[in-house]
Amino acid sequence: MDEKNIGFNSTFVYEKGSTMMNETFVAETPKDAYNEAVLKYGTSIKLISAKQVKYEDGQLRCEVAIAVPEDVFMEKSLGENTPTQILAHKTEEEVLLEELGELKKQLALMKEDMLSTTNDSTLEKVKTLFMGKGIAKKWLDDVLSTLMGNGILSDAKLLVSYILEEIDESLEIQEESLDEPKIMMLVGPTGVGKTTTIAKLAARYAYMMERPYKVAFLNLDSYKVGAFDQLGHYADIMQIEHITVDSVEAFMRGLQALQEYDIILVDTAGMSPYDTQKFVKTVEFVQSDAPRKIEVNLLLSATVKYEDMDDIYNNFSFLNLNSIIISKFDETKHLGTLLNFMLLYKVPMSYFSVGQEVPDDLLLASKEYLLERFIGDLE
Ligand SMILES: Nc1nc2c(ncn2[C@@H]2O[C@H](COP(=O)(O)OP(=O)(O)OP(=O)(O)O)[C@@H](O)[C@H]2O)c(=O)[nH]1
Ligand SMILES: [Mg+2]
Repeated sequence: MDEKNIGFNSTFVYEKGSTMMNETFVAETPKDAYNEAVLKYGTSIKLISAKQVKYEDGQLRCEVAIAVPEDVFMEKSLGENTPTQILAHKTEEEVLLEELGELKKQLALMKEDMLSTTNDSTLEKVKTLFMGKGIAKKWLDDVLSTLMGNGILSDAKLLVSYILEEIDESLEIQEESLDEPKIMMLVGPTGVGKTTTIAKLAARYAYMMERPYKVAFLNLDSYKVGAFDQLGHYADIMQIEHITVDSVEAFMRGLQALQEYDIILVDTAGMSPYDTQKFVKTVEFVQSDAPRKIEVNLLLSATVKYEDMDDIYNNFSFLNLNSIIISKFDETKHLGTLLNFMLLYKVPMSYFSVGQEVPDDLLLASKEYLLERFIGDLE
């Protein structure tokens, strides 16, 4: 800005003992500026200086600086131009910066808000995906509750990977262990594949391992009077010792008779979850005073229905399950319900049956196999 004095001499006068405040008035002419000052403060003002200034918009204006007694100043300015505000005038930039800072804060909050809405929708989408495949909401909520505020929540792919990892960690495998002689009993709902799986296991242990194990069958499935003796048939083909019993006493005698065998595979009657009579009878067998520990394995079909899961577990968990063998992997692409069962009940998996062929369609349980199939279904 250009400045030049316009004829007013500096007449800055202090009245001794009084404090004066300065203020500048701007107008087209010095007279107008001075009149404004008088209008505001009355005639007690003292003229300090007057100059003509060329403003950036090219206009010439007059700046008239006056001094005013502090008491008058306070009285007139209170509420509009207090000294602090005049000082603040100097720090307008700071005020602006403060406002900018505030704005930035609000923007950040809005961004966070937006992010959390994205999170929510991403989270909901991913949860819906897994729930649609059969994984329980409660399990998902538990697992995801630890992620609150985590960036993973806004990235669908990361979130899916995280959940898959959690599933992987929650699943348990029971390694095959044949070091000790053992009794393996297979229980489970009707037609799930108990007898077929026993035949597969027998062939594996007797003929397909590094060393052959001495294997025998004990058949508790004597309920189907006159029915085809499926297990006896496999026993004949594989030349495996085979005893059928129909009472706890006969079971105990059978176990004594088979003492020299490394692995005794016990087949049981197919039990519907509601078939308590047969069930209780099997429990008696299990709880009887057997010479070796009886390992109880629940056969569960990969095609298990959601509504049946609880019943199955409640009806068989009394048997103190050692492991779960999963059958009929070849009959479904959808493994969510089964996975959900495994996540909920946390019994380790030992074998997978993947078809009807004896002995080939049997695998050692593997998380990778289960998860690969599940991921295939997710995609
Ligand atoms: N697709 C397929 N079928 C299987 C599998 N395992 C068994 N099966 C078939 O399922 C049917 C029933 O098998 P079983 O071994 O008799 O079943 P179970 O549990 O002994 O049946 P019950 O003794 O009547 O309770 C048979 O036709 C088997 O061939 C499997 O993994 N996949
Ligand atoms: Mg059977």
